[in-house]
Amino acid sequence: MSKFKRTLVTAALPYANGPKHIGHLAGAYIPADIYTRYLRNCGEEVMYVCGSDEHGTAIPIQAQKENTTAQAIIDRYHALLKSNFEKLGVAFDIYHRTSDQIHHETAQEFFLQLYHKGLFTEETSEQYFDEEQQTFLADRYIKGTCPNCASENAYGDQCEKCGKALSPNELINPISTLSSKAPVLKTTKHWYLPLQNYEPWLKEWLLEGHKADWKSNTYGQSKSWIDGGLSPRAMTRDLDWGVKVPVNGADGKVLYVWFDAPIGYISATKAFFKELADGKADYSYPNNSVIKAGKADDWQKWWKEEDTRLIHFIGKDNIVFHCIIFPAMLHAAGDYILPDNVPANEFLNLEGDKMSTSRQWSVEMEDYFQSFDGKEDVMRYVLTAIAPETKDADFSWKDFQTRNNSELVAILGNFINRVAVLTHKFYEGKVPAAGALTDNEQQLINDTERCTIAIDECLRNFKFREALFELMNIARAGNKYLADNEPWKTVKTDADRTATVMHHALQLAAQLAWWMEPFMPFTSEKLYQLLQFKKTEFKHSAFTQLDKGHLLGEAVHLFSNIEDGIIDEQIQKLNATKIAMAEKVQAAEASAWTAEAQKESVTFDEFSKMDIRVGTIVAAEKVKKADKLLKLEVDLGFETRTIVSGIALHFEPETLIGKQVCVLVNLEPRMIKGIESKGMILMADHSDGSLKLVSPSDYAAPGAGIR
Ligand code: B3M
Ligand code: ZN
Repeated sequence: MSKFKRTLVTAALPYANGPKHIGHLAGAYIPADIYTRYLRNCGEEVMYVCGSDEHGTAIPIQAQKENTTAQAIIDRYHALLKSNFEKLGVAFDIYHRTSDQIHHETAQEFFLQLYHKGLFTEETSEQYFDEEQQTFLADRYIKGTCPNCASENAYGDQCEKCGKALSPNELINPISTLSSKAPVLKTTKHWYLPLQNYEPWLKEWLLEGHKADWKSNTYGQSKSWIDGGLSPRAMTRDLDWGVKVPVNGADGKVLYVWFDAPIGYISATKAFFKELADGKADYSYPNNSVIKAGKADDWQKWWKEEDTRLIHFIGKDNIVFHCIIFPAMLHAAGDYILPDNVPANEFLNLEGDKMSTSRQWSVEMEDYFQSFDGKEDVMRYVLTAIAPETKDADFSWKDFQTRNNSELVAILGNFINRVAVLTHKFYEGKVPAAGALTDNEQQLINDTERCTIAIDECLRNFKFREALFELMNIARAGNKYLADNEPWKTVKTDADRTATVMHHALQLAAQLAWWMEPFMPFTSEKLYQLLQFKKTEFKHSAFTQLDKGHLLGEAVHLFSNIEDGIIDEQIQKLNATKIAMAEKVQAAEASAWTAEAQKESVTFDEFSKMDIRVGTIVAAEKVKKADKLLKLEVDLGFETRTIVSGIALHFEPETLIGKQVCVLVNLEPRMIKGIESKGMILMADHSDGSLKLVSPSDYAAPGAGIR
């Protein structure tokens, strides 16, 4: 028997600095939603809280980019995110925001609690300061080389490549992202949480206590962080955007965003119960009835009583904050529960490349809704089917299409459609009575039971991919059952048998409605409608969901095929991004290019001595024991010559054949590696260090002069 009475589920608070993409969805919001929906359906006391993270430097950075205020940014993106999640069926009990007054108060109280216990150390230190912008640089404004993995794009707070949490002064070659100049060090005072003091406790609670039940990525990253030794971490920042530090002598300072953001989970819970108590709750989300009876003070039960199970759903870049820093804060405060599990997901790539909103290599929720309105469940399905649970995964549009057409339509949709259509055809839409059971029914019942036990087990252990696969196995079993028993044939010969088969197929459909709900809530609703059945009427693992004579609704299709055209459009959009990115890189290279200084003047007569002709390369091969040399045969119209050229590092020989080039033909012949070379091929230097052939822009006859 578990010691837990209720489960508090959180998903990382997304920064309200822009739209969020499907990688974010797959990382935290969808698995957490499936998990909570499932527990709710099981009648458990569960709550799912989230909200916008509206502090930190990400916000003013975005404001600067969009040439507006930080407040305008958070207002815009908070509203966008909230409505996006709702459209996708992510059923938070509350989607709060950290700019709310409740949050500012809660975070300040939390800070003061530690402050009055004397748990912070005050330290004056030298911090990076941007002289051009006249401002201290928050961690995220500093980039440099990671001391751990040598990635050149590490931020002052964390290296996203290796996941290591950093301090700005650990970065090699730091650069201010505001001015692109090297910052200078300047003195400032901050409050630090001496994490090293929590090391023995973390070892016991996390390393020993959660060795067996945490995912290996979560556990492993936490362990390497602890093993690497912990150091004091500043919990305040020089910044004018955030929660003000509530002590004297802290003007111009705010709480570190990673101090205030996780407290956002607490303030969201508080806000939820306060609004309920005030009778102001206006949630469009399906709240748990157990929670609805709550009082303002009930948030304490969810955060302070040991029988509450706290689960944080996050992406892997948030592991250290949720497994080390926030637990240390909660432990330091003393009267809070700790996370029981932190199921962190790895990253989702897009068509083989890292997803990124700023590089426009992503699928934003908003864009998806525009192109695939009404297919919210398809995205939920695909993101769960490919969820990056144990390693990075890849989303591709072709795979998305295949999963829709050959799984959702062909397996699940097809089963339901056959059952509904046949019931209408044979029985005027009424559930027929079952006759005597055969081994086939027993097999179906056993298969279904095995699948549902597996789904339950998987969901409770955060294995959403596998759970979804087992869900589809129920539909597969249904299709096999129909195919084996062929009610469309037996209807002519054996009324009793046909009724038994259809009866069981219908019971299976009703089970599917219930079991698919956490994964695909909109489709589940459609199916409930089709069956004229209700969630509340569901009986666990029973083939007696629908009574005989029960009248079905209209036979609608649960899914529809996705055609090539709409998928090609998405792929083309990405291709256009790729081309635009490549052009940008080229332009940047070209602008970084400085031409060599001009050489001494020559007279026209001197120039006229050069005999330059068009030639066509007819053969090319590498010169043995000379990496840089190619032996070329060049057709010059009047003769074909051998020319040895030092371009082997730049061209594969076979790619040169047929190319037109410009040749200095009256250069004195030279012996190179035992080959007589008669002439020289002209080349252009390229800004990236490579060489390009110089060719006439249109075809010119071999031997044509160049003047
Ligand atoms: N906003 C970072 C992120 O979106 C941060 C999470 C806060 S969770 C308390 O990845
Ligand atoms: Zn690194």
